Amino acid sequence: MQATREQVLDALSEGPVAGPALADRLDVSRAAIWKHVEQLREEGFEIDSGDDGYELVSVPEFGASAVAYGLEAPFEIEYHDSIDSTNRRARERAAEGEGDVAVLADEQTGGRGRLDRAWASPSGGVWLSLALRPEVPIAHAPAFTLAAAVAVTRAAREAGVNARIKWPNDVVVGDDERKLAGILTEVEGEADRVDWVVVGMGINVNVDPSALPAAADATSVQEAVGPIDRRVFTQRLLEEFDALRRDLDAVVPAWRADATTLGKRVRVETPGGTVEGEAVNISFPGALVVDTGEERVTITAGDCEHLRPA
Ligand code: BT5
Repeated sequence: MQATREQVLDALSEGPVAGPALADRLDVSRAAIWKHVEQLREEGFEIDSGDDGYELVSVPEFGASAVAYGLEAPFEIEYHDSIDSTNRRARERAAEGEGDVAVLADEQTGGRGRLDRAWASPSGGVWLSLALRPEVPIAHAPAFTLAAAVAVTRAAREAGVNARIKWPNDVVVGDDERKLAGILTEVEGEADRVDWVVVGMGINVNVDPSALPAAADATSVQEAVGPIDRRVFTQRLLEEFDALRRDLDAVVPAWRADATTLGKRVRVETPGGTVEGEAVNISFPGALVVDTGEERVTITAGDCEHLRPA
């Protein structure tokens, strides 16, 4: 049997465990154990070697190994200290036929929002894009944006930030609804079945507000509650998203529960013109229903502004 890195890591986390004993238990050579330990140390795992053997002392702060360690969701993590855009890279992985890949970066140099807008992505954020290959019609793709918004909101709440969702793709904080996160979903495929979906989530986590565009009304987790453990935050986010994407019918009710848009007066700039009225509902897979006073309009895409009550 081949001793995997995970088996060694599990044993060390329950340590201390002597190298020879572990080699026997996993039925590999002592040299193989030693190689794994050295490799884990290179990846940033702190491993003590005392009289009783090896023991895991700490895991790396952030990165592929850090996020993969103990993650209860089936994503392969690809990490970059710096990259142009995790969505660009995830599209590339998806186009190669891969799925369930999470591309993660500390910094993006060419982060993108909708309509090719720039997305500021300084070091300290969680810039994450998932390459997915779900068996759904293309029309259902917006449900993944909603699922991501719910997952980000839940992970932020767990970190102590009172986050809410603003239709269609923003996560906001506070009465002034400053933007904590944005989501960019891209799809390729045929009408009856997508080839792939890339869900990009940009969350201002350990980011100083001065590093964010002043005009954007942005905020960060750091501004709200101080710096947090990005490893744990990313794991919670991936686990929440994984649960939601498996049950897309549950996404809309979950979204409603976390939304700040419903019940508000809104002005939505859509490709077909401006719609103003009360946001009364959201319908699967993610359309906003606005009551203009004369009629109910169902909007599938647009930029939404919350207005003061009339
Ligand atoms: C979005 O677009 O909100 C989607 C943002 C998606 C970013 C992620 S990061 C990981 C992945 N890789 C990428 O390249 N993209 C995704 P939109 O709704 O169009 O909002 C864009 C607007 O938000 C900009 O025009 C600015 O006004 C504002 N903005 C830019 N950077 C921001 C930031 N870091 N925080 C808050 N607002 C920001």
